[in-house]
Amino acid sequence: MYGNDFGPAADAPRSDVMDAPLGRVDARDLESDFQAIIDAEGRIEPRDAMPDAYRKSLIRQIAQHAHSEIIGMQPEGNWISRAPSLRRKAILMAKVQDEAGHGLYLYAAAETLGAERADLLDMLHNGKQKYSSIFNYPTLTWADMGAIGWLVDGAAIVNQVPLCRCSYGPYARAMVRVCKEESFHQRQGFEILHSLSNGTPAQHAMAQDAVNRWWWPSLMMFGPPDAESPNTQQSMAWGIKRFSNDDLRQRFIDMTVPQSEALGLELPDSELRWNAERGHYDSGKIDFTELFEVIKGNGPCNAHRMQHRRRAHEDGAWVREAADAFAAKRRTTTDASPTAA
Ligand code: BYC
Repeated sequence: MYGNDFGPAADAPRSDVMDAPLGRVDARDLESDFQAIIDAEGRIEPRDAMPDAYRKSLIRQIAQHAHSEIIGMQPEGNWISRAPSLRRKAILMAKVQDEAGHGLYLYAAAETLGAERADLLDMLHNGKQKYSSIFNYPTLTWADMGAIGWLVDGAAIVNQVPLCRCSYGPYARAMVRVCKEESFHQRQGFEILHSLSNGTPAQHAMAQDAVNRWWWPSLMMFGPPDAESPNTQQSMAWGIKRFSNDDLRQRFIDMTVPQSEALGLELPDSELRWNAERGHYDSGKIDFTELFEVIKGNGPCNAHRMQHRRRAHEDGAWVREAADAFAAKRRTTTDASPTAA
C-alpha cells in the first residue's frame, strides 16, 4: 500500500513507526502530518493517517461517483440495439463498457479507504447513497446519444479534470484515466450531433430537441449553487474539490457556447450573452427546485433506474459466486504449491 514517509523519529526505527497500530505512534502528531501534506499540495495515500471526517467524505463522494458511472450505463445501453449503423453501435458499446470500467476504478479507490464494495452497492440499492441526477432523464431519440456525449460528458470532464489533482492519491490517479476516456466520449457525442445538425431538416430538428432537453439538467450536474452546497467549503479546504460548483458550471457554459455555434445548434437560454466586463457568458436562472426533486427520487426515471439496477445485481449473483469460488480455489492451489513462498 502507498503511504507518505516522514522519515523516522529520532528514537524509532522506520519500520516500527509505519507498522505500529495508530495508538502507539505517540511520537508523531498524525493530524499535523496530514495537514502538512495538504498544505504542501501533496497526496494523502491509503496508509497515511487521516481525519475520520476526511475519510468519510471521500467515501461518500467516490461511492456516489462510482454509482453514477454504473447507473449512467442505462440511458445509453438503451440505444445499443437501435444505433443507426454498425459503426455507431460498436462505438456506443465501447463507451458503455468504458463507464463500467470507470465504476470499477472508483469502487477500487473507495476500497482503499476501508469501504467494502458490497456495502456501497447495498447503500445504493437501499437509497442511502446517491448517484448523479442527470441519469434520471429519459433518452428519447438517437440524438440523445449525441447530447449526452457532448453535454453530459462535457460537464463531467469540466468537473473531473480538477479531481486529477485531488488530495487523495488513488482517487486522483483513477481520474486521470477516466478523464482521457471521457474526452473521447465527448468528441463522439459532438460528432453525432454534427452529423445530425448538418443532415436533413428532420435530423437537425431531432438534434435541437435533444439539446433543448439536456442543457438545463447538464448544468445541474455541477450541484447546488455555492450558497446551498454544504460540502464544498470543507472539501476545498481538504483539497478534494479544487473549484466550487458555480465556478465549474460557469467554466462549462463558457466552453460550450462556442461549440454550440460550431454545431449550428442553439442552447435553450435566451439570456445567454457574452459579458466582456466579467469575461464570462451571462446566463438565465437555473431551476434548482428541479435538481432537488430529482435528487430526492422524484425525477422522471429514478424508480425505473433503481429497479433495473437492483434486478441486474440480483441476476449477477451467480457471477459473483463463481468469481469467489474461483478465487478460493486459486488460493488453495497456490498455498499447496511447493513453490509458494
Ligand atoms: N446529483 O454539498 P454539495 C458522469 C448532492 S458521472 C445528485 O455541493 P459535493 C458520467 C451531493 O452529493 C457524474 N446529487 O456536494 C457517467 C450532496 O449530498 P450528500 C458524477 C447531487 O459533494 C457515465 C448534496 O447534493 N460525477 O459524468 O460537494 C456516463 C449537496 O451538494 C448532485 C461525480 O460524481 C447531483 N448532480 O458536490 C457519462 C463527480 N449535486 O452527499 C457521464 C464527483 C449535488 O451530502 N463528485 N448532489 O448526501 C463531485 O464532484 C461532487 O460530489 C459534486 C457535488 C459536484 C457532484
